Amino acid sequence: ILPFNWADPFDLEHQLTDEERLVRDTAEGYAQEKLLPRVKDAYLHERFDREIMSEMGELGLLGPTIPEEFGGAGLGYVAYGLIARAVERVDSGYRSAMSVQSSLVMYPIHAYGSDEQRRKYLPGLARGELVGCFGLTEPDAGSDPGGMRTRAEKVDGGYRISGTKMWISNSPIADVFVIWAKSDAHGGKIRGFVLDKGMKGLSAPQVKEKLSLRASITGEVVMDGVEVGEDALLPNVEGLKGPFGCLNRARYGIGWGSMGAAEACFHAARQYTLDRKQFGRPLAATQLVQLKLANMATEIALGLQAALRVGRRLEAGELVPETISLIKRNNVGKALDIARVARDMHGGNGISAEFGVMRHAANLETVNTYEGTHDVHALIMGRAITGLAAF
Ligand code: TGC
Ligand code: FAD
Repeated sequence: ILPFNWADPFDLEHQLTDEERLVRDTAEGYAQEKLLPRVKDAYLHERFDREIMSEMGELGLLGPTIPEEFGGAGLGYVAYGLIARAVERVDSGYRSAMSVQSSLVMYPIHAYGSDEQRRKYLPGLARGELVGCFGLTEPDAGSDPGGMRTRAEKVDGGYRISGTKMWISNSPIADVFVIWAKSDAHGGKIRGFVLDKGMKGLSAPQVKEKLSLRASITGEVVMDGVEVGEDALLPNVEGLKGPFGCLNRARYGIGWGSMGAAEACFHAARQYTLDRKQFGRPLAATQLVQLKLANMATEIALGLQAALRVGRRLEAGELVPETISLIKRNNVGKALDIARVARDMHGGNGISAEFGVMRHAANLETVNTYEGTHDVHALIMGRAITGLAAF
C-alpha cells in the first residue's frame, strides 16, 4: 500500500516524460516568480503588462508545438497543456494571452499559411516581439460564428475588408490580426486574413470595465474598408473548419489551464482551513470542510487525467473534437465550482484581492463562456450522441 498523495492522487508526475517535466518546471518557475507577484496589481488596475509576452517568448512558452524551423519549440500537446496549467494557476488572463498567441494566431499561420507568411510572422510571434489576436466573434455573431457580417470584397491586387469583431483578447496591443471574413471572391465562404497593425482603416479600441479577466486586455477590431494584398489571405483553408481547427487546440489547452486555476483554489482552501481556527479547532477538522476538499481533489484528479488522455491522443494524430468539448466544458465547469467553494471557505477573507480565490472565480466566468460556452459544448456533444443538431 502506498500513501495517498492529495496533490497528485493518480501520479500524473510519472505519466510525463522527462522533457515534459522540464517544460512544466520552467513554466511553473516563471509563473510563480514573475507572474504571481504582479497579478494582484494588474488585476485591480485592469492592466496587461506587454513585456509578459517577451518574457514568455524568451522561455519558449509561445507556440510550443510549432516546429523549431519557424521559431517554435517543437513540443507535444501534453507539454503545451502543462504550460497552460502552470500559467493559469496564477491567472486565467495570462493563460489567455499565451493561448491566443499559440493556438489562435501561430497555429493558423503555420497550418493554413503560405511559407512566406510563416517566415514573416512566426519567429517574431514565438519570441513575443509581435503580439497576435484572433477575430472571430462579432457583436451579433458569438455562439453562431457562421452568422458573421465581416466581408472581404475583391479589389485589384487584393481585398477590402469591412466589419467589426467584438471581445477580442489582446487586440488593443496586437501587431498581427488573424481575421475571419466572408469572401465574395470565394462564393461567400469564410476565409482567414492576416492584417498588420497600422493598416489604414484598422483600429482596436479597448473594452474597459470588465469584472472578469481584468489582467488580460480585450478589445474590438474595427475594419473600415481595410485594403490588403493577395498575400494577406491564408491560402490553405476555407469555411468554418478554419477557425474551428484553431479552437480545437485552444479549447484543449483550456482543459488543462482551468485545472491549474482549480488547483490554486484547492491548495489555498486546504491551507486556509488548516490554519484558521473556529470553535477551538482548525476548520479543516470539520466534516463539511473535509467533504469539500475531497470533492475538489476528486474533480481535479479526474480532470487532469482526462486532459492528459486527450493530449496523448492528439500526439498520436487522433483528433476527436467532441472529446475536446468534453474536457473544455467539464473541467471549466468544475474549476468554477471549486473556485466558488474555495471563496466561501475563506470566509470574509475570500472576497479580498490578497487571497486570489475570488479573482479566479471571476475569471472562470469568462473561461466558461469563451471558446464556446458551457452549453454550446453540451450541444456539440449532444449532436454526436443523437445525430441531431439542436443549436
Ligand atoms: P458546423 O456545421 O458544425 O461545422 C461547419 C464546418 O466546420 C467543421 N467543423 C470543425 N472542423 C474542425 N474542428 C471542429 N471542432 C469542427 N467543428 C465543425 C465542420 O466539419 C464543417 O466543415 P465543412 O467542410 O462541412 O464546412 O457549424 P455550425 O455553424 O453548425 O457550428 C455550430 C457550433 C455551435 C458547433 C459552432 O458554431 C461553435 O463551436 N460555436 C462556438 C463559437 C466559439 O467557440 N467561438 C470562440 C471564439 S474565439 C474565443 O473565444 C477566443 S477566447 C481566447 C482566450 O482569450 O483564451
Ligand atoms: P451568445 O452566443 O449570445 O450566448 C448567450 C447565451 O446563450 C449563452 O449562455 C449561450 O450558451 C446561450 N446559447 C447560445 N446559443 C444557444 C442555443 N442554440 N441553445 C441554447 N443556448 C444557447 N472571441 C474571439 O473571436 N476572439 C477572442 O480572442 C475572444 N476573446 C474573448 C475574451 C473575453 C474576455 C470574452 C468575454 C469573450 C471573448 N471572445 C473572443 C468571445 C467569446 O468566444 C464569445 O463571448 C462566446 O463565444 C459567446 O458568444 P456571445 O458572447 O455572443 O454569447
